[in-house]
Amino acid sequence: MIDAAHIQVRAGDGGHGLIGFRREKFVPRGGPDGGDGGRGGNVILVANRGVNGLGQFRFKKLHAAERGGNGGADNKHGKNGGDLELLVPPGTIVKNAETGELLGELVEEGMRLRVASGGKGGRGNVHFKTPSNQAPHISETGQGGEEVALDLELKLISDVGLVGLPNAGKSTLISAVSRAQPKIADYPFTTLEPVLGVVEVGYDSYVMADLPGLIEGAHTGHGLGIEFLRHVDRTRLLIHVVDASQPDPAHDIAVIDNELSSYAESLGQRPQIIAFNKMDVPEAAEREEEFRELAKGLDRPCLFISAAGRQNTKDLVKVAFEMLERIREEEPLPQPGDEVEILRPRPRGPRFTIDHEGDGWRVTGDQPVVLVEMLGLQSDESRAETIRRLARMGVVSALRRAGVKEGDRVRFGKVELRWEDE
Ligand SMILES: Nc1nc2c(ncn2[C@@H]2O[C@H](COP(=O)(O)OP(=O)(O)OP(=O)(O)O)[C@@H](O)[C@H]2O)c(=O)[nH]1
Ligand SMILES: [Mg+2]
Repeated sequence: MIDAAHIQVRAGDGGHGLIGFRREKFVPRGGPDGGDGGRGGNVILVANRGVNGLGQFRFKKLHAAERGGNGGADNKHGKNGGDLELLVPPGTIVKNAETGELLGELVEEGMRLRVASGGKGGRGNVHFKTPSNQAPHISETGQGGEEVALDLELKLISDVGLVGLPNAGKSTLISAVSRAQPKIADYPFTTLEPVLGVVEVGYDSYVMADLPGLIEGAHTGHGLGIEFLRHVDRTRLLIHVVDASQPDPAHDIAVIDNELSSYAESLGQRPQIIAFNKMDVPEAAEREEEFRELAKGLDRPCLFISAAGRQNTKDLVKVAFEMLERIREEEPLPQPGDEVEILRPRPRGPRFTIDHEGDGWRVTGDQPVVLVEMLGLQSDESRAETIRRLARMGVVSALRRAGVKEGDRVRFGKVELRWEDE
C-alpha cells in the first residue's frame, strides 16, 4: 500500500537585467533603457485523481521549471518562466529528502504545494541611473531558482476505518458494502494489510479501510497493531466492529477503546459507530435486549447487523455517511485550488554574520549574498555599486571591525572578492 519516490526539483532562474541605451535620432546619448529579467518558474505539485501511484517518478528524476527571459531594450520586461506542475495522486506526502522535514500533504484533489520558488529577475540598468551616473553600465543577473531533493510517499487515505478484534467480521463487512474482496476466514489475523473499498451511497461515495484486527497491547506493538494504528489515525470516522456472538462484547469493546486512546488521545476521541455483528448467530440474537441496554451507555450510535447475512448493512453505511457529512462540515479540508505555501521566505533573523573561513572571510545573510550574487563584480562600475550598497547595509564597516585587510578574500555565497581598502 505504500508507494514512494525520490525526485529532484529545480525552479527556474530569474532572467538577467539588460544594460542598454536609447538610440534616437538627434539624441547623441540616450538614457538607459535596459529592461528587467522575468522571474523563474516555480515547481508546484498538484494532487490529481487521474494519477495512478508514484511510478511515473521512477524513471525521470530531475524536474526543472523554465527560467525567466532576459530583459530587453526599450525597457522591455523579460518573460516570466512558466511554472512546472507535477501531478501526484491525492494522499501524497512530501518531505525534504535531506532534512526529513515534512513539507506538506496533498490530501485532496486539486490541492497544490509549491516546492521550489523561481528566482527573481535581475533589474536592468534603468534602475541604476542616479544624478551623478546618467549612463550606468550596471545591471543585475537573475537570482538562482531554488533546488531541492524530495521524498514523495503515498499513504492510503480513507474516510472510514474498520476497527475491532480479530475475527469480528471487518473484512466480511467491507465485502458486503463495497466491491473490495479481502480474504475472509474463521481464524484471527486473516487480514495482514489494509484493504480499501469504495462505498456508494446514492450518488455519493466514501472510502472505507478494512484493517488488521487489533488486540490488547496493540499500541505497544503487540500483534499487527502499531503499524496500522497510524493508518487508523488518518481516518475521520471509525466503525468499531464487535462480534456479538462472543461471551463478553462489553469487555471486547472496552479493549479496543483502550488501545485506541492509548495510542493517541485524538484516536480515542475519533467519532465512532459500533456495529454489533453476527446478530444472525443464535447466541447473539437471544441477547439483543441486553445489548440494547449496553448500547445506551456507550454514548455513540450503535447498530445491530449481520455482515455475512447483509442485514442492516445498508443502514450502517448510511449512518456512517451522514456522520461523515457532519464531520466534513465541521472541519473542512483545504479546498481545491488553495495553494499551500510551504517554502518560507528565505531566512530572516540577523541581517548578516561575518565569520573567518580558511584564509579569508565569509559573509552570510540573505541581503548581502543576494546583492553580490545578482549585482556581481564583473565591471569596475558594478563592483563599485555593489560595494556602495554593501556599505549602506553596514557590511563594509562590520568587515573592517572584524579585521579584514587589503587583499583578503571575502566570500558571499558563490562569489568571492578581493578586499581593497577604498
Ligand atoms: N454468522 C456470521 N459469521 C460472520 C459474520 N461476519 C463474519 N463472520 C465470520 O467470521 C469469521 C471472521 O470474519 P472476517 O471478516 O475474516 O473477520 P475480520 O474481523 O476481518 O478478522 P481479521 O482480519 O482476522 O481481523 C469468518 O468466518 C466470517 O465468515 C456474520 O455476520 N455472521
Ligand atoms: Mg479481516
